[in-house]
Amino acid sequence: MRILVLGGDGYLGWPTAIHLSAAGHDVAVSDNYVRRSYDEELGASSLVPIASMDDRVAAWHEITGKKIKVYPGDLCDAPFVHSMVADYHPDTIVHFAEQRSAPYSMIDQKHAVYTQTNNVVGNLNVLYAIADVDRDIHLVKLGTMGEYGTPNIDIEEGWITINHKGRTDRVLYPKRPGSFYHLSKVHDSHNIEFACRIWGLRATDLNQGVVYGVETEATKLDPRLATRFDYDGVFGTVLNRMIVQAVLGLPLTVYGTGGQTRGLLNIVDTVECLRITCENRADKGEFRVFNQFTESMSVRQIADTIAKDYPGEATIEEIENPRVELEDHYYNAIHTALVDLGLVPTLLSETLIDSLFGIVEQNQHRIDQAAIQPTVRWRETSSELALSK
Ligand code: NAD
Ligand code: USQ
Repeated sequence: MRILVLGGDGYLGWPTAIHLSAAGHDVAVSDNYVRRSYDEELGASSLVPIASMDDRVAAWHEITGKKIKVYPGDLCDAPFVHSMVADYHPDTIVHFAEQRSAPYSMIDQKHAVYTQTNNVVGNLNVLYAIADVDRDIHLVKLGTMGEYGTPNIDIEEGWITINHKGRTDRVLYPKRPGSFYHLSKVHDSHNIEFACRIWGLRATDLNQGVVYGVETEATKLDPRLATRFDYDGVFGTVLNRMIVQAVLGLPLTVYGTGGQTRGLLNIVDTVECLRITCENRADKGEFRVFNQFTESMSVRQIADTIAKDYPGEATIEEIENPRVELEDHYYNAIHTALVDLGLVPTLLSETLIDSLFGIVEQNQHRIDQAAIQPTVRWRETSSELALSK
């Protein structure tokens, strides 16, 4: 199968591209490298050194003999997207290429507008390119579990059947997300569902939970194949951050009381979920949604697990929650579709946590402690406009 991976330079896009290539697919990647420029803007960088895209694909070719074509460009540039899709003519497009940090989207008005413009417009351009070039192309789009928020009822996989005043309908599951970033994903989902309805496109929206870990079978083959590992207060995700904090002897930062529960998965399951989804296409006109995570845990449970496994002393500190989110809530999200298609989950274990401690220890000299504390507060609306008044 020919697969075009958008966002192929990112934390998840790169390991997915080489996982799909290793599985025998023809793979091309595209990226505008904006993730590397957020690092410059924030004064942060990946814990693990990462090679340039050219060096990554050259290393992959040297090690495996397999070629990955690169299309550098911005998804917000419609002619670029159209010509890339026409030129590569994939069977499947895997779309990772969005601004993915909730705190980044909440920095100020400029970052909220950027996040929603980048994500919604880029996704629309992909939909139009598929509709114009070949409506048979399967779009596999990364959404997020955070689209649903934390409702007081079970979370279904994208759709829910509602009985109302004696009538029944199957509708998109109601969404109540917790950041302008998460909202951008809701807008994308609605646009994709509409495109499936009007143009007969086939699409799978993968509502993924919080990813942790950094190595996959393919990235371990050579240091030039490593993917990024973010630990800073803006892009670092909770489990990866707490591993770094434990190794540095810093308190593990639980926001608020830590009762907020999230679906989690290891990066090795992300790449497998993508392979399984690509190899099992949605039907023509179908907007299919899978909840992509393997286990759910509260933030407090994550901190307790890491503190218990760490061989040295690790303390946990509840700090004022910079976000506006429920810390005490019901959470039961269905996630059977991918398992039914063959996913064998890799659950959080002492071995996995120990290997992450090892990777962090090896790269400890690269850590900038000043980048770790959270700096973005949801209730503040600071913007350049407000400052210039
Ligand atoms: P990432 O920021 O590391 O990778 C995204 C890549 O997309 C980057 O390389 C960036 O340069 C590129 N990109 C962004 N906007 C672009 C544009 N307009 N044109 C071209 N390229 C562009 O993020 P990630 O952690 O790899 O996440 C990938 C996807 O998975 C995102 O859509 C994210 O929302 C989703 N997701 C991530 C997680 C997680 O825990 N990391 C969890 C759930 C969902
Ligand atoms: N949290 C802490 N301490 C920390 C960092 C985070 O308590 O040091 C808490 C947050 O308050 C939140 C939870 O941990 O309740 C998760 O935060 P996170 O930063 O790990 O994840 P989130 O902001 O939700 O975003 C990440 C990815 C995003 C993806 C999302 C999946 O950055 O791209 O969409 O996970 S989900 O959460 O399922 O929507």
